[in-house]
Amino acid sequence: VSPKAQEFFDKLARHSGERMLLLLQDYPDPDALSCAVAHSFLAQAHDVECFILYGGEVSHHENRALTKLLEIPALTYEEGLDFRAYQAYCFLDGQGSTVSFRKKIPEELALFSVVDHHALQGELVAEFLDIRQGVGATASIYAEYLEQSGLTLDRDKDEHRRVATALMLGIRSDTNRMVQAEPFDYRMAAFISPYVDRDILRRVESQTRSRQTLDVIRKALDNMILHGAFVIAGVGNLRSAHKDAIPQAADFLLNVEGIESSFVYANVEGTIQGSLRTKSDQIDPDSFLKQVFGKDEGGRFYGGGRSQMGGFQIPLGYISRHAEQEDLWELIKLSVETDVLRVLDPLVRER
Ligand SMILES: [Mn+2]
Repeated sequence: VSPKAQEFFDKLARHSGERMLLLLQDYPDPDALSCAVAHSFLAQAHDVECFILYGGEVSHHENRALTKLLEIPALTYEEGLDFRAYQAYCFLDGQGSTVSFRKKIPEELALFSVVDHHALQGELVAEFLDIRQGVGATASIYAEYLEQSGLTLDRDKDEHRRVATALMLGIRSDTNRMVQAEPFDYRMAAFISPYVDRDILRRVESQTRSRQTLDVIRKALDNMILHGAFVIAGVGNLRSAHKDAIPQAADFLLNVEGIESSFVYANVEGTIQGSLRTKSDQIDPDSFLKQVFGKDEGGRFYGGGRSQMGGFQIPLGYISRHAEQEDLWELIKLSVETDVLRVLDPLVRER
């Protein structure tokens, strides 16, 4: 028995009869969503009722299909939410840095758990912590809890199929359809595979790209600037609803011959947001982004990542009220490129 799984259940049992909030990143991806499904399912066995909550929306076409087909119930954060209706909250597939309403969470509300596979983003005090780097998806960690839960899975039970299918989608999505999966991810995928609804898996994964996403990819191709095998592409102003196009464009640029790393960014309604993807062993996305952008006033890094991928968000504050101005985009471009090149140049020269 994995000691972490045992600890998860022991601590969960102490919260019997309580209501828990599961906080996901603002625009949750399949990994985060599937972890929430698994967490709710496991908590139910300990008489803990869970509520999935996130700011923003589910925008990516594939994620929308996932929430619809798996009927994932979720709340979107609204100003004035009554946190007193809950006894604890959890971060899944993140550590709170991508939860926009984080500061609204009352201090009295207990942080029950943080389960994640990203590098540690700063000090965290939670009753249960399981942060494992070198794991392709947080869904793999939850699959391990499921395996160790003592529950006998039955593929004829809708709920069991739903959890297994969600976790498979989470694992596959975060590992680039298993290309970047670690042995642990393969083991966990193997464990849930008998219970997966293949029809839903296929339907979610065969979603087509939206026109807006293709438009962002086209802009990234038009605007890309090559520095050795590293490509930087600013795609201009982007509506929140289309921000998932940024990582998709970064993924896409890696398909261009000769490119080993891609860095795509945009001004998303007053926040500079970007994604880094790499297949080079010379760039560690987490330390690279931390070096490039540093920390905010609160001491939290603007960006971070894990093996082969990373992301960042930098609020523009007051100046963002003029977000539509052409000059502002030019300034953003200059600032981002300067900072990236400052860190990148020595790496390129070393080669
Ligand atoms: Mn993840």
